[in-house]
This record gives sequence, structure tokens and C-alpha cells, in this order.
Amino acid sequence: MAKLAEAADVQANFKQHCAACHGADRLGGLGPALLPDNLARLRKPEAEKVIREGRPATQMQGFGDKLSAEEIKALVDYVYTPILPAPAWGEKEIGASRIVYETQPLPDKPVFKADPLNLFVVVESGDHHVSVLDGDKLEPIHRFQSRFALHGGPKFTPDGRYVFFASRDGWITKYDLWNLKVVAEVRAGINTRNAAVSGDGKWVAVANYLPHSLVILDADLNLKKILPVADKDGKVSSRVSAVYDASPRQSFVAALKDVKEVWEVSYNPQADDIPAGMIHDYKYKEGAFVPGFLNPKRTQLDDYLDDFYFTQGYDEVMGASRNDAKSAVSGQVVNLDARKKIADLELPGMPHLGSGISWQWQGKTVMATPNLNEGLISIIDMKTWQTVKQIKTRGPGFFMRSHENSRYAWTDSMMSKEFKDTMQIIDKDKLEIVAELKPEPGKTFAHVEFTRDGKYVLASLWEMDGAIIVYDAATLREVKRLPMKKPVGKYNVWNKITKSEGTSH
Ligand code: DHE
Repeated sequence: MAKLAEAADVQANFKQHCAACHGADRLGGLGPALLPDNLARLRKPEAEKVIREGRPATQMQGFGDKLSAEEIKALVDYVYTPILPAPAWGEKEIGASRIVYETQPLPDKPVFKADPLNLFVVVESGDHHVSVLDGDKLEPIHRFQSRFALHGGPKFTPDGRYVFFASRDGWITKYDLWNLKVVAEVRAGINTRNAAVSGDGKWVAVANYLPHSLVILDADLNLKKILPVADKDGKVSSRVSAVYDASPRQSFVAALKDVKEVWEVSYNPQADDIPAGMIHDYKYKEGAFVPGFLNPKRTQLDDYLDDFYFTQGYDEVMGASRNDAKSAVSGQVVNLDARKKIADLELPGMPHLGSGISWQWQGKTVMATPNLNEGLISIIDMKTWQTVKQIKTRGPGFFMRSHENSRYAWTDSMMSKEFKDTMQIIDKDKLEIVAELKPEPGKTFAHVEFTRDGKYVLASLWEMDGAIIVYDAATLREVKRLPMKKPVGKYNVWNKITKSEGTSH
């Protein structure tokens, strides 16, 4: 009887405190899925601490003031209990979820006068909408409802016409920016991290936490292939932390959360360069067998790599594990051709390499990355892999941005309670903070993107009654405000498709 009452309590507590973000069925939503497989690397006492105190750098708040120690322990036991039968999201489910909104080809000409290459796409998470802005007039031209909880950068086709969004609960949306219409959607996973679009615009790769898969779709969102993600012996499966396009290599590169490997999946139909001894467990089943094409090539590592940054040539990745935030030397450089680690990186705290940017400094290329749990920007020489400088900031931040035509790099301190309202401006020559902007004291101010020509900067007042605040990139003066509902991220078509060194790819 007592056991039954306990079970009812834990379910009621889950419903009240956890379900809104993690899904009533524990399959994830804004927050990750809470299933034993996903929690494999988190010990139970650590999980209790997360529920009690929250998790830095995420939306997970602490519940220590609302739940007793026993209630927290019961919740932990509950989320470490497997769901039976295990939730499936395979060929059948993905295929059945696909929705085509536009069955006839749409006109090959923009329906507006604005420069189609200087549009901005703004993700407003406050009410789950996306706004499209004219980057010259700095005015909205359209707004539409998105899937729930989009996350990560939307990805563009090389001509800038189509943009693909990923939601945390697995939906991929294809949007035609020239016709301002959603073309098609598909649910590629139960709990998804991000998506990448191939440099030839033909493929979309989707990184999933649940199931443990990397899903390859064609550009019309038809399922092409599901790559189950596991170590080379097929014994340990893994969540995929993120997938990115490496267009000069004609491949997708994926970071794995639970297996010490980095994967490269070629989308070059001519790929036939599998070195001897390479394990290729997945065969291309249609027509002629083409080795290498859409098959993962593995690089074995000594440490996990779950967040990374490409070098200019895309031959190397600078990566870090998110698991060992205390280690001083936690980063590594992996050469994708040599298929091994070639250097260590000094990256204290929890670097957010996905937000890294690069520029020329004293004849060298340097990259800079913010840090999710320390107010620190690490600047690294991309030839010697040495840290050139660590710039102290007001507090831990998420994002960093610049532009080829700007002498400044912008960074936030949004993880700091006291300084979440302050943006700091770094002089890229002096490697020093030279200005601070605090337009609305107490309100979160983070994430910027430059216009195509680098003359203006669009920054987010990250609140429900928020705004995009436009600044003159040279004088740092406010130019105008566009009201928005919690505008989390904004993306300029030109900067993205030309892979500007000042923005994320
Ligand atoms: Fe993100 C990008 C991982 C939490 C807003 N975030 C990314 C990317 C990764 C990532 C791997 C790159 C994907 C891409 O562009 O293709 N994010 C993580 C985490 O591991 C973390 C810390 C924990 C988690 O909950 O997943 C995390 N991220 C958040 C948030 O809490 C943020 C602030 C609010 C939200 O909406 O979830 C957030 N992440 C963003 C944004 C980008 C992003 C706005 C795109 C950045 C860009 O400019 O390209």
C-alpha cells in the first residue's frame, strides 16, 4: 500500500515539476529525455544534486526549495527506471511523420523586394515563432509559427533560399525564404540536438539523443538512411551531441556523447577512400554499392569530444568534453585525415566551442571561445594550439560574434545572475575589453549577429517583452529596436552561406 502511494506521489511530482520540459512521457521536449540510457553517465547522487540545485548553462532550475530530499530521491529512481517497451523512432515512425505542405513547385523568385541574401531569421522562443527581417531596412517582413522549442542554428542551403530548423523534440522544418512558406516537415527523432545541411544542399543530417541515431534525409525531408550510433564493436550505443557540415570535405562530422569517437559521414557519391582496417558496418543499399558514401568513418579518441569547432580548412576539429568541467586541459585537436588527436588544448571550465569565432591577429589565425561556467574567453593560436590570452569577462557566457569588417567581437555574460544584462565588446587587435553595453539593467542581453556588410549588429533583449536592439557596429550607438518575444537567436543568410569567420556555422 505504502509503495503504491509513493509511486503516485512521484508521478504527481514529475507531472508538476518536470513534465513541462521533459515531456509527460519522459521522452524529452525543451529538456532532454529522462531515461536510463540517456542518464548512463550521470550517477544517481549527481542527478539528485541537479534536481536540487539546477544545472548551470541550461534552463534546468533547482527544486531544492520545493521538494524534500526523499521526494528528489524518488524522482531520481523514477527517471532511472526503463520505459518498457523501449520507445522506438525508426523508419516507420519517421516516414509516417512526414508532412508536405507545398506539393507544387513554388516560384523561383522572392515574393519581396528585400535583398534575399541579407535577410535575418530570428527565432523567438517566447511564443515559438520565427521572424524574417529585411537586413537593409532592418524591418520585419514576415512572422510565422514554428515547432515547439527550436534549438541551435537554423541551417541554409548554399543559395540561401531554404532554411531548415530543428526542434528539441525532433521536428525538422524546411522553409522557403523566397516564398515565405513552410514546405515540409518530418520528425527525425524523439529528442534531437541539431541538424546540418550539406554543402551541395542535397542532404540534411540530424543528430539525436533519442534514439541513439544520426538520421540522413534528402532535401525534401524523405528519409534516406538511419545510422544507429554505437562503438565499433556495436556494444555501447551513444547519443549524438551535434552534427556539422564540412563542405570542403563533402562530409558531415558528428560528435558523440557516450563513445570516444568522432564520426565523419561522406556525402560525396564518389567517395571510395576507406582506408584499410576501417570498419564500415553500414552498406549503401540502393543501386551500386559505393564505399564511403553515407557511411560513418570513425576516429578513435582517448577522451570524449562533444562540442567542437572546425579549423578554416575543415581538416581539423578543436573539441572538448562537456563532462569534466574541472580539468584544466580538457580540449583536444583531432585531424580528420590522420584520424587521430594531434594536440591538447588548454580550455578551462566548460568551453562553448560551438560558439567559437576566428580572426587574424598579428599574422596568425586565432579562435576565441566563451565559457559556460566561468567568465573567461580563451583565445587560441590555430597553428601552435597555444593559448594566446584568456580575457576575463563579467561572467560566464554563451555566445560570441564578430564580422570580417568589424574590429570588435561581442560576448555576453548571460549565465551570470548579476551581469546577464551586460554585453562586452572586445577589440580584436588589442585582445582587450574596450566597451560594455547594458541597455536594460536586470534584463538578459545576449546573442548578436552582424548584417551582411558588418555595419550593424543585431542583439537580443532576451525577455518575453524583449526586442532586437540594432547597434551601429563602429560607434556602438543604438540605432533602433524591434519588439520581439524572447528572441533567442538570429541568423544572417549571407554570413551563414559564406561561412563568415565571425559567426557560427
Ligand atoms: Fe544551445 C546552439 C548545445 C543549452 C540556445 N547549442 C547550440 C549548438 C549546440 C548546443 C551543440 C550548436 C547547434 C547548431 O547550431 O547546429 N545548448 C547546447 C547544450 O549542450 C546546452 C548547454 C544544454 C542543453 O540544454 O542542450 C544548450 N542552448 C541552450 C540553452 O539553454 C539556450 C540558451 C536556450 C534554448 O533556446 O535552448 C540555447 N543554442 C542556443 C542557440 C544556439 C545554440 C540560440 C544557436 C547559436 C548560434 O548562433 O549558432
